[in-house]
Amino acid sequence: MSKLEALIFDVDGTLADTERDGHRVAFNRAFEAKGLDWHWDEALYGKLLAVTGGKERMAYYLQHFNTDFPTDDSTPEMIARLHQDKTRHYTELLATGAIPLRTGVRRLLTEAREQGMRIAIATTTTPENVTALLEHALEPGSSDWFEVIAAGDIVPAKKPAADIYVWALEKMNLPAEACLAFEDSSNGIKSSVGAGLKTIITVNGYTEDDNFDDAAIVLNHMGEPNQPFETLAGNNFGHDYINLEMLRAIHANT
Ligand code: XBP
Ligand code: MG
Repeated sequence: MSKLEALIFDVDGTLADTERDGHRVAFNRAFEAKGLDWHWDEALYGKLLAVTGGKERMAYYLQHFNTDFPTDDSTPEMIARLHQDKTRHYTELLATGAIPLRTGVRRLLTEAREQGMRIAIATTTTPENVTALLEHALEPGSSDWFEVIAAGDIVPAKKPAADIYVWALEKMNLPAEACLAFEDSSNGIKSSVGAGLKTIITVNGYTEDDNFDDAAIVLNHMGEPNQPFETLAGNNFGHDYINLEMLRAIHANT
């Protein structure tokens, strides 16, 4: 078994609960500003999360949930423009400090950094959104903590395709066996496991019923010394918050 060299993190739903009160709100603001009567409530948004990527999600919405809306050859262009507006609304929202990191995230990232563990990001979201979250919810300049930020359209096939993790691993020049992935959704774990990565899941409200049979462990959050996680599946090796010791035990376990 190779040594644990790096941790690769998903962003949306894993580092922070960005979907319901972040992305969803930003989409709705972009729709409203363009005079569209599209409105994504919490329940509908849960269904739309079946598809990753904001542009892809809007196309899926028109195809399956708003079939009366007239579409033609110019629709992808309209979606791309709406998506630019949505990114602006989203980054503005994050700049207000509206979305905090999830339990244990700051502590684990700090421990990894202090101990020289390599860290990276693999996400379908737009690069500006990652920077906005890290700058405002972690700390200014914290994008630099990450050796690689693999995000958005740099690979044509988004999660559940494995491409974004494969891209990150190539950039880091590491085999999948030397890394662990952190995800929150079934699309995310299909992608990470597809790239050969052992995966730790922290569920959230939108993903708690997803299938995580392929996860190394499933937790309700990463935990803190005074706020233990709940183990929903898998072996926690006697730990009740994620630290590097626990991660090395998970990694070494075949
Ligand atoms: C995240 C997503 C993203 C965001 C929107 O999936 O699905 O599409 O909802 O981001 P994951 P953009 O956590 O599995 O990476 O609008 O910037 O595409
Ligand atoms: Mg996610």
